[in-house]
Amino acid sequence: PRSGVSRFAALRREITSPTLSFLMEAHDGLSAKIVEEAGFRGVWASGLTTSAALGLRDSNEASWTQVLDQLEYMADATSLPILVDGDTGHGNFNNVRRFVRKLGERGLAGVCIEDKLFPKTNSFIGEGQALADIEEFCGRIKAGKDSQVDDGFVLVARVEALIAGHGMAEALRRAEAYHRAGADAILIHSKRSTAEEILAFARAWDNRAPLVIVPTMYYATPTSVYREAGISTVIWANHLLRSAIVAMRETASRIAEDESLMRVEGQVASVKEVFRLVGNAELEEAERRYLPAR
Ligand code: SPV
Ligand code: MG
Repeated sequence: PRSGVSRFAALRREITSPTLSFLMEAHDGLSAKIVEEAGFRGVWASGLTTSAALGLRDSNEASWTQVLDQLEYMADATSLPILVDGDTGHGNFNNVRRFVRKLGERGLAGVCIEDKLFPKTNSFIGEGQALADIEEFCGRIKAGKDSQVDDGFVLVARVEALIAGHGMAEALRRAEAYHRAGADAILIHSKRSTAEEILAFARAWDNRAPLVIVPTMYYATPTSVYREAGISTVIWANHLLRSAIVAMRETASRIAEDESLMRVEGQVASVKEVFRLVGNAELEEAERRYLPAR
């Protein structure tokens, strides 16, 4: 963020400003750095990709403290604000309280929680996933807001009603309840291949609170459409991990086939580039300052 602006304030500005903002997925410290260098102003710490990067499913297989440790590496690696995918909040209101407090203490600027049950299932798997009771989920939202360690901390409430096949009226009813419970923004999710239902929701919602969307499945929609619809924030939710999978697979199979590095050297980042990304220059400078002169 700009100097003097806390990461909490920076994320709040991205999410609440009337201009369209973008959050780019990262799943570890290195990918968070790459997001920052690409010029993004905020990071989406995806549950799907942080899990997948550990070789795990998007089903709360990593414990929440394991997730927290991974998030801390990301917060340390970048100065950007990070919106954490908090899944369902790792339990009931009480788990949300502790999770939100720990996120704030470790410099994570906000969290998104979705109105489903622990352990969660990824939104693109299966049909008719069970939703949380509205009142119970509102309790999770209130408990989260009451536990934030900074006034700028952002809590996004994610509505899964369209995903679960409950229709527009139920999605709006839930969004309204979550807004009243204190959510700073509403994430309305869809697994359709066009943006129609998202845009219909946005029209009916009429900017009662900032709207966040995740166009993974309706990727062909021009971004200008989201601007015109008054969407607040677009999350590019998983594309660094997915690009890494393709690149890693190609490199591994070339080396396996060739029993040689000739074809891949020049195609992969240099070792020097790895040193640069993780800040070896700073360590050399610190060594000159702190180690006895030789
Ligand atoms: C994630 O990136 O983990 C998300 C978005 O929650 S989705 O995979 O579409 O559910
Ligand atoms: Mg997720």
